[in-house]
Amino acid sequence: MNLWWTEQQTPGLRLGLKCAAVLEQRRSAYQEVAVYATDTYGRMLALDDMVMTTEADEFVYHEMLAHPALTLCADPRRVLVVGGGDGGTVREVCRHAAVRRVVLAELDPEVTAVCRRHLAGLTSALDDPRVENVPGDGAAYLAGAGAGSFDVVLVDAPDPIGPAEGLFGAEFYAAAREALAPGGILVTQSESPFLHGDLIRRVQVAMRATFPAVALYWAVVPTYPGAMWTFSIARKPPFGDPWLAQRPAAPAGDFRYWSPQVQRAAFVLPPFVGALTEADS
Ligand code: SPD
Repeated sequence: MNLWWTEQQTPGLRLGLKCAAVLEQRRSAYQEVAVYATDTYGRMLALDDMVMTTEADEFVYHEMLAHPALTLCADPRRVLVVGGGDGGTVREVCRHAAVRRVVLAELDPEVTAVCRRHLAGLTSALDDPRVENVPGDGAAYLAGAGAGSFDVVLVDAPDPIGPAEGLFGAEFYAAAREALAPGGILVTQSESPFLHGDLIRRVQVAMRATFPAVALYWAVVPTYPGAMWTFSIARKPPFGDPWLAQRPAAPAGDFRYWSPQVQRAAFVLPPFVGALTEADS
């Protein structure tokens, strides 16, 4: 079989992956949801022909989206995951014994259904009794969540186009601040500094308009456009100084990318990335 799957990442850049099989491909109410068996990165979830995650590198993204916020938050009992229907972020959140409730607000239930069939390593925690599935618009859910109802909000969004666009704007961050408890933390994936510098700047500016403490950190996700991937983090007061100081109690278990040391290093930005966080950039 000579099947090549291609993502047009920018007008001038494509990612091509040789695939052994198309495991499932269906049109949901929102998008085309597909899982391929790739030769190089294992099984891959794609939405509208964009890589969402692969078996080979999903641990980087999901560990780094979840653990910095959960280790920095003093008491991360209540966690909201916006998007993240593949379950990878929920799996990482559930590794924290302090967590009592995880709400998964994924717009498209087909994403979860398809991943349950083909990517069981991602969906393994979705039946954890602490997890509550609330299918629908995560932004609307957050807006109605009630003041102080979450300790951590994690935005596991697709690229900021179409329905996901609203998850990267000032209105959404204002709703997140309202829904967070005092000292609460918001993290959103914020794309690649090589290809999406304008988006990173916009996210940082919009977060700073709402939160007094905002930072950027990064990790390497080989199948994402540009490979160097960023996460934007914001915290609601009160918090200690320095607000990014690691809590001593790390979650138990084995991690493949995250560690307390990697977390500290992830906040050290190469100058061209740091420039994207500066107010007048
Ligand atoms: N261009 C890829 C951006 C994907 C970010 N979200 C991925 C979801 C994985 N849980």
